[in-house]
Amino acid sequence: MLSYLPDGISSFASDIDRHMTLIYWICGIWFVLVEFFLLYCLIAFRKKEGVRAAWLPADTKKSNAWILIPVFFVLIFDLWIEADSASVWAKIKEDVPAEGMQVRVTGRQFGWDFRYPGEDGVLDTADDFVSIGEMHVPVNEVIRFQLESVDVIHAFYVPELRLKQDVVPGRSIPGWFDTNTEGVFTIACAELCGANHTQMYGSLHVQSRQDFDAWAAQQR
Ligand SMILES: [Cu+2]
Repeated sequence: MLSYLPDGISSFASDIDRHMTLIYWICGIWFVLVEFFLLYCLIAFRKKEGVRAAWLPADTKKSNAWILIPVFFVLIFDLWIEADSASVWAKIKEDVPAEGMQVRVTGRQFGWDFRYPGEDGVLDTADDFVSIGEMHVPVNEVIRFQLESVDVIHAFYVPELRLKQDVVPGRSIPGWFDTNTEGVFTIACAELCGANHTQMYGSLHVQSRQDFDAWAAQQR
């Protein structure tokens, strides 16, 4: 059903997909039920000879039940979605791994920069290097990132990671991901950020540790 999404490559991709499938089915079934009920009402209560439309004050228990029973069901399904999202949210947003390479991702009109720590593994030291437009990461390793913007709000989006996070000027937003498949993937901006927003692409290169080290050495 969610086949328009590419195969996930992060360890939390399947959790996001499960959650989206749940929302998809709950909203889908409700939508069909409500539309059929609406259609039924349009036909059953259409204009008839000699019958005048009446205003009903809805002050009886029976008429209130028409509102309160559906509201009760909506609330139950809402809580179901809420309960399922809690574990996904915790995994991605709260239980950030303590270990892993740090990369600072900076969005600007209209591209992405990636600042890597040098050999000392610490950002903002003399041996840092910056890659314009290309983010390289070693496969099967945790990458911790800080998202920053120098101008307007952008959104860092990699469909294969199932990761989409707003980038807000004046803030440094932490996050993480890991990968299980080597390849080149598109990084897009998912927030309308100006005239060339649709051209704001970068690329994510997931490589073996060896290839990543060779690339990093070359950049330095
Ligand atoms: Cu943007």
